[in-house]
Amino acid sequence: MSKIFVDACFGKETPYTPVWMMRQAGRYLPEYMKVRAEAGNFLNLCHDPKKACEVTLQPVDIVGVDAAILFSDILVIPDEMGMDLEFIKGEGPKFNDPIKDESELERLIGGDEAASKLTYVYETIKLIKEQLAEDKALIGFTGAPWTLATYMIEGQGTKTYNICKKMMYSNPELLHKILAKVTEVVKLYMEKQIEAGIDVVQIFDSWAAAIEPSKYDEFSWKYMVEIADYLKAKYPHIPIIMFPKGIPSFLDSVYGNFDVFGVDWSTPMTLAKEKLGDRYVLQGNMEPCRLYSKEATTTSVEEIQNIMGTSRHIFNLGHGILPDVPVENAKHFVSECQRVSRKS
Ligand code: 1CP
Repeated sequence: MSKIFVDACFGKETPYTPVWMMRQAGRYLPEYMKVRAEAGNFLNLCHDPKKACEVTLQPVDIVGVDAAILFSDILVIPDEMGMDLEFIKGEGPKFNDPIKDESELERLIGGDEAASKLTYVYETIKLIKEQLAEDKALIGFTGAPWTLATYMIEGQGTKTYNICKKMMYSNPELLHKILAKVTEVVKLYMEKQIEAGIDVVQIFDSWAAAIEPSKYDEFSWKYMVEIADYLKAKYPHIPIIMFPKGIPSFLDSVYGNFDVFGVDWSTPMTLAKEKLGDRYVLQGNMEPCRLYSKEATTTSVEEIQNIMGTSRHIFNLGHGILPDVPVENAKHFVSECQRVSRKS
């Protein structure tokens, strides 16, 4: 059966514009909180294919989105490269051994050896595919090498990125070596996700905006394109979504062999359509905080629909849903997207 979502990623005609929400499996759902409590902690949940499958399917059943996104985290990649990941309550992710120099980089596990350790992800994908309705797509994902490297170098989330940037300007060779090593693992990791059964790939460059525009291609985009080229050469039927967050000035320089460009909420959809709409299907881009109000949600969905028309678009938020959004409002967003874009 052809999946509306996959068809839409390739710019084919669909009965309506499909919709999903970034971070749709998560803390705003009481059903997620229950499974997470049973798992004990967040990483246990990622490591348990049965539970990860269950929370992946929740938003499809409860909210009615057209695609599921694999429940996992971008940071399982550096974790399996040998870095020691912890999720600290109230603080977020932490690596106790950030990379400071070349010898620490060399100690990290690379290539197929690291990608082969993520077996629990591939198991989760297989379980999801057994249970997901045939007309719904499963999105697999990775962090962009740059976004992953920010955590590997800083050891945690950061507002200033000062340690990464010190490396960028004083030892760019080392930063490139880190990015290249992560890129090799990500290529094989995404290949194994595809072999396990995902229908679509999304690459999250959540911290794209930390890089000055003239350096963005060198330190992030070209590595994302390298991953896309590798996957497209082997799996042309799998659509690839690129999501670099918060870099409207880069729209003029976007290039690469991928299918969908994810527009974040700070970038006007009209601008994205003008610059990229002929070359890529566009995804996005409602400001996620509009989900606090049903009226504000409907207004935005209608505005986006007016700009994008009924093809070459996938509805989504312009970044992740927040934990205190009422489930009713998330449902409202999804049904409004489907309503305004239905063709008959
Ligand atoms: O308490 C909890 O239950 C943990 C919260 C949580 C969840 C639900 C984290 C911790 N990760 C996730 C799941 C997750 N992470 C998914 C699958 C769920 C879905 O999308 O439906 C995905 C795709 C991610 C990806 C991810 N993790 C990104 C990129 C996406 C984005 O939002 O920009 C990033 C940056 C991370 C790192 C991360 N994971 C979790 C936290 C708290 C953080 C740090 C964020 C920060 O540094 O600000």
